[in-house]
Amino acid sequence: MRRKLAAGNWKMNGTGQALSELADLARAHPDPACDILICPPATLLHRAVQISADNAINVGAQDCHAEASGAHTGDISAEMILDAGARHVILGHSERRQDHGESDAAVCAKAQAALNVGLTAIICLGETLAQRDASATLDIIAGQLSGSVPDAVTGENLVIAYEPIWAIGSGRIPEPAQIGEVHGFLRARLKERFGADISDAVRLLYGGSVKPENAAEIFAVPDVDGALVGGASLKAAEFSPIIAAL
Ligand code: G2H
Repeated sequence: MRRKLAAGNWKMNGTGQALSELADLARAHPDPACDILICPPATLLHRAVQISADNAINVGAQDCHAEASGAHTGDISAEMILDAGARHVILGHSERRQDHGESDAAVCAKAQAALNVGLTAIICLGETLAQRDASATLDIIAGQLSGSVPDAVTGENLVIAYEPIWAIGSGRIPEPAQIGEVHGFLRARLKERFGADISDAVRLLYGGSVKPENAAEIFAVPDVDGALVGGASLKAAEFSPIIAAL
């Protein structure tokens, strides 16, 4: 049985002051029924881990480099994330694919680097509005899934986040049936490639404008194992009811 996961992606938001939200979240959920993960900016990783050390909140990063070390100014490696005490890393978010030109192959190489050191990779994929309007959603998802996910996954070390690009930060979300179609497709494709044991262990998150008001409806969709939450994860008071809805 997969344990549900409420993951917060703080994106490029938050200085040290924001860690009080993490402390508030920890106080509000001392014994949560689901896994809780916060992915702050890299500058806050170590302090976030320290705050989380005695409670049930997990900490993750938002990206890593594909190489283990070297001349890559400004980048951080998977080992550095592990060294900071985090155990997860988001990879291939559409903002990285768009802003930094990350291809499926690049995301796959980063995911392999993450798996190599024992991190759990949260690989993001999703279609643009033009692709959905052209009825190309499942083709796009299939290509991103096969190109971005390395062969070495065990199930527990992989999370897939379906994030339709048109739903990110827009306040719009797909119909439950549209989310269900993509998540069911993802599960079936994972089963084809990796077999039932691994595919059954992979958690499939929905991401894109998840709010307290729509969380229960999204979480009722089959094969939705949780959410990757952006804006609504920044404040404990807004993220808490989403966690409680899981
Ligand atoms: C999608 C999501 C978090 P938001 O990017 O990954 O952000 O919830 O703000 O749409």
